[in-house]
Amino acid sequence: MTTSVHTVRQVRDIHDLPLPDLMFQAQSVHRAHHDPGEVQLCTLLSVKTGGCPEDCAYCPQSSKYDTGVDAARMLKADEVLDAAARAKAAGATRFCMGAAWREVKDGPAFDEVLGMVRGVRQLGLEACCTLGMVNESQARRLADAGLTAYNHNIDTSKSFYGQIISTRTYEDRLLTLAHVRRAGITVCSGGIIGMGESIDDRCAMLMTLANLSPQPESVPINALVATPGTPLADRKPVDPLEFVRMIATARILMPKAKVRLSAGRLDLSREAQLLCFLAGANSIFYGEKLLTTGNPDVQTDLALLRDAGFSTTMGTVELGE
Ligand code: SAM
Ligand code: DTB
Ligand code: SF4
Repeated sequence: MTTSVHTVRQVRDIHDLPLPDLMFQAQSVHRAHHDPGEVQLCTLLSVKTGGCPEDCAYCPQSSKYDTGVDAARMLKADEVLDAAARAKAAGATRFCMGAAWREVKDGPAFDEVLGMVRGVRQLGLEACCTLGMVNESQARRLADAGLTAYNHNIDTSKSFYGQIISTRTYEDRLLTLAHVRRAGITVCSGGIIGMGESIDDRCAMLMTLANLSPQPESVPINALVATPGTPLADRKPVDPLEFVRMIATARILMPKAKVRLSAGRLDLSREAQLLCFLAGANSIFYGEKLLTTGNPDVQTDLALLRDAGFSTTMGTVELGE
């Protein structure tokens, strides 16, 4: 049974607990549903970078802002599969492919993505895509290609959404999630903190995710990577303890989900990342690049996981000197 949640107030009551109580509760839930020593490693690749027509205020890839990220050609399936094979060799078990699209359009580019998904699955990796909005038939074609998960973040609360994105609605997002779910693909959906939202907005976002039925299998929690040229360029960095609270609350509300400590790790100390793992995070993006911005390098992450005594979904972390 999952915790059923009714009001933002109830989520707030969890979120605002004294940190020792919040951590204890999150750890109890985590240990009841997961191996507490295990962290999933997911590698991200941008298969179609930049030039996106949407106006997401946080995004380096929106064509509305001058961020220095230019529209690039789409990668070919064999280039992507080379990267996937390297990710597997480095220890990743899930390979996530992102495209800077508003929505999927049927045609050669989508066919190429379906080929990527099939290839990634043939390598023995889980395959995840994040391609913007999909309709029912596109979701079904992704499922037929073997897609494990579809990432589509709700990003924030319904009431704050309009201040961040004007080119689509919250309902659009939820509709795509329903299409993904109906096609039998697992749902990966989370959001971003540090965009100027209130704590209530964060709690409302978690409530919306936790009230999906079934709940998402995977919940990425990102801290804004403030990018010059975007409207959010000057946002102050998130206090690491707020990141910890967000992860712990997500863990308590969605006991079975993989909670992913996602963008923003370059600004977190090892100790802050460890607190996030103790709060119930059990997945990270692994590899020196997210989509367009940086991420800790593989050796740094393997050292952190080894020093903390974690095993990864590939097995115990081994690292030479
Ligand atoms: N275009 C697709 C879409 O929007 O669904 C897929 C790619 S989009 C870049 C995937 C997610 O990355 C966004 O929903 C957002 O949560 C996250 N993201 C984008 N830019 C970010 C940033 N600067 N900091 C943190 N997260 C970010
Ligand atoms: C998610 O929640 N975070 C990832 C993944 N899903 C697609 C993307 C983070 C992007 C950070 C900004 C960039 O590198 O462009
Ligand atoms: Fe486009 Fe996705 Fe970036 Fe929004 S988050 S601008 S939809 S790539």
